[in-house]
Amino acid sequence: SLVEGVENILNLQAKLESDASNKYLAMAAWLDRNGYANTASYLYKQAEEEREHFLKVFKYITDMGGIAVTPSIPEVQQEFASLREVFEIALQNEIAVTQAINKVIAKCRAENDYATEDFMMWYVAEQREEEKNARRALELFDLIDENEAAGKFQLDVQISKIG
Ligand code: OFO
Repeated sequence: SLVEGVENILNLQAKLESDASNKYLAMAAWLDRNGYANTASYLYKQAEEEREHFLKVFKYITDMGGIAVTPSIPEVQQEFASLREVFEIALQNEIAVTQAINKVIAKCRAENDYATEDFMMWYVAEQREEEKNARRALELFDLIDENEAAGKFQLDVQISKIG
């Protein structure tokens, strides 16, 4: 079973993962309509992964006898100034998710809920990887010039190879 504080923070985490999925979906669509077919596929895949992260928490709450709350779907950003901006926002979002996961774990410790802490460790490892990938994507902008057509093409190819 879950104590109320842990159940609540897990529902917040589920919503964050669901939001992350929708944010990636909007980014993927923007990339798709601007000619970045490879990075679009990469972020469609990220959107699906975040949906799985959402479902994993959602199911865990239910499995532990709690009440999993289906999150509402807020508006997400649909337009972006550049390819680089997409990945800058992606990294910021991932950092925010990592911070939220750390808060869930702090709450688990405060409530002596070691089962949920153990469950959350999967997310810690996952975030380490996702932050690393987002940082790598941004590094590529220092190596390849986004202001030239050839650079745009290369960035699209190289970023999509990261994940
Ligand atoms: Fe990358 O957000 Fe899920 O964990």
